[in-house]
Amino acid sequence: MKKKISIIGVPMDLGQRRRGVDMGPSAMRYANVVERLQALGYEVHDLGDIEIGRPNEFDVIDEDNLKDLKEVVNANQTLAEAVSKSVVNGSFPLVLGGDHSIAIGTLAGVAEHYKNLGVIWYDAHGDLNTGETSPSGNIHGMPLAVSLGIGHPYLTGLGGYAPKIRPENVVIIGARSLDDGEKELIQEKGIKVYTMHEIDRLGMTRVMEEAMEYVTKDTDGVHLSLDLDALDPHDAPGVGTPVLGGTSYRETHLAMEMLAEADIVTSAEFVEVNPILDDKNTTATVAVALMGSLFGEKLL
Ligand code: B3U
Ligand code: MN
Ligand code: MN
Repeated sequence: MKKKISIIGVPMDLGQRRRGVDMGPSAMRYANVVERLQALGYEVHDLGDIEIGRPNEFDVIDEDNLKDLKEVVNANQTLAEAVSKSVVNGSFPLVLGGDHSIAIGTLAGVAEHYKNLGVIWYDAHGDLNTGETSPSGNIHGMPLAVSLGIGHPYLTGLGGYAPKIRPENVVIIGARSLDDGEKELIQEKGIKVYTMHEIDRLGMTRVMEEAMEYVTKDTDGVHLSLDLDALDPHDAPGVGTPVLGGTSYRETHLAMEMLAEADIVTSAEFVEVNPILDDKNTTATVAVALMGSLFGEKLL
């Protein structure tokens, strides 16, 4: 793993309807993300937060069932540029959200530097909706589809190229809430998914071994997109759409430790931390502890 890390905060809350997730980056800074990574020997550059435009009340906000499309596109454009710059500078981009719609910008900024980027999507959801299939119109339920080149052209065309990633290089881990249109897309594209069923049956060790082999076959980098709602709400309560029966704190640590040992991750984002819905900043604290493991923290 690179020795330089660029932290980019994205106080985005327009990809869904529950306010407060814009405070996620502050909550993770408050939980000492910078100090934690510095203590591991990294040169950490906190680049501050991306500016998020506020929607004009006179705008049509629900065009094509894509809520706040314009603001989401604009912020992701700025994010993509910041992420791309940090890769060019030889830094590991570590993006702090914000709702998951920001993965559109992160991947737009990262993928242009790779021929074939692998992606680990650690999430209770598939985030494979489009304006046509989404039950909510919330763009945070769409970023994986968008990155595969499926969705509104304002979103898929971000960064001036599409698609960013290929379905055969993606693995979803922790899924337990999928909409019908998402299930169809998974079948159609043959996307590899480890649902909670497989995690229960095989155990996290085997799931991660298989997933890591899968995303490193023929790829030249791996992006980790970690949605805190993949964890069980008992362990990570501060998220907008909690779903019972998730991965434990321990299982997720193990997953991060295995990624650190394999040394395959080249960029990462931690999203959906909502301190307003949280219990004493638990979820940001968990997120930062997971980052510690991802970047090689060990007890002994
Ligand atoms: N699949 C639903 C719910 C959802 C997606 N991502 C989150 N919730 N966090 C949707 O609205 O697309
Ligand atoms: Mn998500
Ligand atoms: Mn989710």
